[in-house]
Formats: sequence, C-alpha cells, structure tokens
Amino acid sequence: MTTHDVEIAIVGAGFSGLGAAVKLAENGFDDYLILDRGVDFGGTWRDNVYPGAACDVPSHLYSYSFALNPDWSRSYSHQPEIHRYINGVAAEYGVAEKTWFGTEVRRAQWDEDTLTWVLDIERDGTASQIRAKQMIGAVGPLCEPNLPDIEGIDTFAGAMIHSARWDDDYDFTGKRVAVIGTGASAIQIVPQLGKVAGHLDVYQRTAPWIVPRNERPYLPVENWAFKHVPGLQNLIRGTIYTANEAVAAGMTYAPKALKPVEALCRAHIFRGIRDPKLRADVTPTFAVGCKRILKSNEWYPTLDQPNVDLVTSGIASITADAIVTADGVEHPVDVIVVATGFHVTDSPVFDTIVGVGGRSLAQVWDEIGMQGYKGTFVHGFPNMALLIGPSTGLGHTSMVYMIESQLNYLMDYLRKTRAAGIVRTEVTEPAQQRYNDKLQSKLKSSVWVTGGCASWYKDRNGNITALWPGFTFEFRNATRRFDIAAYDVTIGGDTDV
Ligand code: N01
Repeated sequence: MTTHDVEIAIVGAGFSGLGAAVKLAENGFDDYLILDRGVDFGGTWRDNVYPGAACDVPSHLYSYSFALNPDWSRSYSHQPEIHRYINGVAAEYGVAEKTWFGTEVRRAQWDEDTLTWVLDIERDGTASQIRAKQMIGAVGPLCEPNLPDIEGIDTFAGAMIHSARWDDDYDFTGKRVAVIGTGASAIQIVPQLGKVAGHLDVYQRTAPWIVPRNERPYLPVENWAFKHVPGLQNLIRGTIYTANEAVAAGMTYAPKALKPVEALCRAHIFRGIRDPKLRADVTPTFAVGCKRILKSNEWYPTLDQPNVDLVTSGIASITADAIVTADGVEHPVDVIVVATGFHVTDSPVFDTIVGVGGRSLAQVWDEIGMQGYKGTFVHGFPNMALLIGPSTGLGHTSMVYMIESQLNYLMDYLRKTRAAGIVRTEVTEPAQQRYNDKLQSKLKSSVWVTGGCASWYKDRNGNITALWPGFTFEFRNATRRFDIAAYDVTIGGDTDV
C-alpha cells in the first residue's frame, strides 16, 4: 500500500480546518495536508444546503478576523454566501493545492514506535496511508447526521431526507410533507416548505424559544463604508460580540437574568399566532437558553397557515406511507424530512481514532465522558489536536471566535515543541481532570443544567460536555499560551522533561 509522509495532517476542510491551514503557513509549517471527503471547502456550510439554510450569527462576526469581508450582502448570511466566502479565503491563501478532496479517512491510529499517526484513507476508490507527526481533527461536531430511532422507519416507502443531506432534485410542490424536529435546522426549512407543500405536518417533541431575526440586506452605501471606513468592521464585530457576551453571562452565571429574553419570545409568539391553542402548543416549558435560542420571523406565521399542522402528540411508529402518532392517528405522507440533528457526543468518528494502547476515542469517552484539555488535546492521544473539541461549543455567539482561540493555542504548541525538539506531547491525566472538574463545577448553576431541558449539549453521563461555559474571552485567555507544564513531553525520541 502506498504511504504518504507529511508533518501535519488536517482532517476536514471546513471553517476550522481551513483556518488551521492558513495559520500553519503563517507560522512556517508548510508541510501539511488537508483531507476531506467532500468536493470543496466549507464543511457544514458546504453540506447543509436545505432551503432557507442561513446563519443565526451576524455576518460580520461569523467570519475570520484575518479575512474580514466588507461585501456581505445581508446582516445575517445565507449558506451560499458563507460557502463562497470560505472558498474565497481558501483561494486567497492558496490552500487548495495542499488539500485532497474526495478523501475519506477510515481510521487514524497512533503508532508509538514511530511516534506518528497512521491514517487509513480512501481516495477516488483507492486505499492508501498517510503518516503524520501531528494530526489535527477538524471534522466539526455537526458532521454525522442523527436519524431518529422510530419503530418502522425503515419500512417507509416514500422519500426520507435528512436536513444535512438535502436532495435538491426532490420536488415538494403539492406533496404531503412531514418535518420531524423543531431545532435550528427545522425552523429554517419549515417556512420554505410551507410555501410549496400541499400539506405540511410539523412534528414537535419540544417547543423551542424563538426570538425575532433582525435580518436585512445591506445598502450599497453600507458596503462602501465597510470597505473604506477604517476600523468600521471591527467596531461592528466588537459591538455584536459584546452584546452576545451579555447573554453568555446570563446563561452561565445568572439564568434569571434571561427573563427579558423570555418576555421577548412570548411577545413574538403572541404576535405571530392567532389561535390560542396553537400559542399554548408552541410555548416552551423549560427555561430560555437551556436549548439554543432560535431566530425566526417566519416560523410562527407558517405554523398558522391553513396547509400546515403542528403535531404535538409523539410519534409512535412509521408505516410505508404514514406517520402514526401516540394518539393512534395515522398521518399520510409522501416525504419525511428528518431535521433531527447530529451525533455530537456519540459521533461514529470517535470509533475511528485510536490512541495509546489501541484504545479508541469512543472507548475512552464512554468511560469518562467527552473530556479534553482546553477543548484541544485529550489524554491518551499524543500529538493530536481537536478543533471544536470537547467543551468548546456555543449557543449564543460565533464559533469562529472559539476556533481562532484554539488556533492560537495550537500554533503556540507547534512553535514551542518544534523549537525544543519535542517529538511526543500528551496532556497529563491530572491536568485534564482538574480542567474538567472546574468546568463542571462552573456549569452547576448554568441554565443548561438547571433549565429543565434535554439537549444534545449533554453526553451520556448527563454532563454538559459540548458547550463552553462562561465568557468566550475567558477561553481566549486560557488558550493564549501553550502551557507545557500540563503535558508529558518527549524530546528527540527518548528524553522526558
Ligand atoms: O438539530 P437539533 P438541528 N422524534 O438537535 C428533534 C447548528 N445549526 O439540526 O428538542 C422526534 O438542534 C429534537 O427534539 P427535542 C446549531 O448549533 C446552526 O436543528 O430533542 N423529534 C429537535 O427538535 C444547532 O443547535 C445554524 O425534543 C426528534 C430536533 O429534532 C445544531 O446545528 C442553523 C427526534 C433536532 O434539533 C443542530 O440543529 C442550523 C425523535 N426521535 C443548525 N430526535 C445556524 O444558523 C430528534 N428530534 C448557525
């Protein structure tokens, strides 16, 4: 089998993988290779092409700090524009020539003898290996679609489409459509399908809290100003960032401070829906912020349309041509859209990453929960960094900020270990444990724990391990410098320091 040697292998060409490539080159690490199963850059913004796909973080903040974009056409960007932006950054920094698309990483195994990661890959149908001194996992937490485990789902004879695997060729016009789920994806899809479906049933298990979405197109004069007025884009970024951090404070430290947000959501329901029963059905029963706060102006009016029904009795089973609810009613359907989210804390990717002693990330995390150190390193997995790793997710502001914080840390790690001739770096178990104990104790009073909801932020032990608690600048501070004391390192192959 062919083996290709490289210093740094990056798995994933989304926001984080591309950001890593740009920063590696900037720091003089030119021997890197990105591997991605898709056809171009963008990751989740390439794969989520459902109708209405858009970002719920304002455009100016949802961009790299090193690649500001004065040309955003709207205050909140839609998927095609973000996808174009990411590919534009890749072109500007010449990253494509160091990227293998159409490449599936089947398994990555740490080899203690050679102190390298061995990646089994399949590229254009041919199996080969990559051997890398460092591996950067940049696949993102939202890459593996979650299909609901509903009795009879395999017997459904119509079309079934997951939100993240959209079928552009399917024509919904006049069809009997079911959408399962009422999360961030569903609330963008449903208003679009509501315009064309003959009949649309929306299956709601848990009503979400929704605030108005202040989206608008930018005027030409604004785009001119973004381009020509020095510091304007950074001023806008700073303003949005600061407002969002106020929400972070409420979520982590003082959930009661989110009451005004709840009042805003309730008023939004009142304005958007006339029918009192429907109003009651869409009103959540958990504390605002416990699950992601969604943004939409179209969700409630769509549910109020005559061709749309909100179904709140749970799904009992699925037959060849219908969804049967717990009350025994059969709802005939031609196509089911499953907007049921992703495997986040139980991703199948974790089975394919095998560290010290032949133990996979899945095995390790089954025991201790999805834990890491500063979201980036994991004990038992030397020379491996995860971007958007454990405890880095956000519900209130831009993930790009977190990614860039991690990239600072990662670059300092690479610079320091290279300068010292270090060939093996592994975070110590006590350092990782202390770090996670601190996070869990901080989370105790947070809305995610006290808010009375079930969410994908929790791992199978019931701990919130997908989210960063607190202010994001606290994470930025924690990742400013690589703190080598938290690591076991080996210099030149045999000396511990
Ligand atoms: O997925 P979700 P998503 N039977 O897991 C329901 C990001 N994102 O794709 O709430 C019936 O949030 C489930 O019900 P419940 C963002 O980070 C960002 O919508 O668990 N229902 C829920 O309603 C987001 O958080 C943007 O009771 C079932 C829904 O399916 C993340 O992606 C846009 C079910 C799943 O909601 C995921 O969002 C879109 C079952 N068996 C997404 N299983 C931006 O704008 C699940 N559900 C940046």
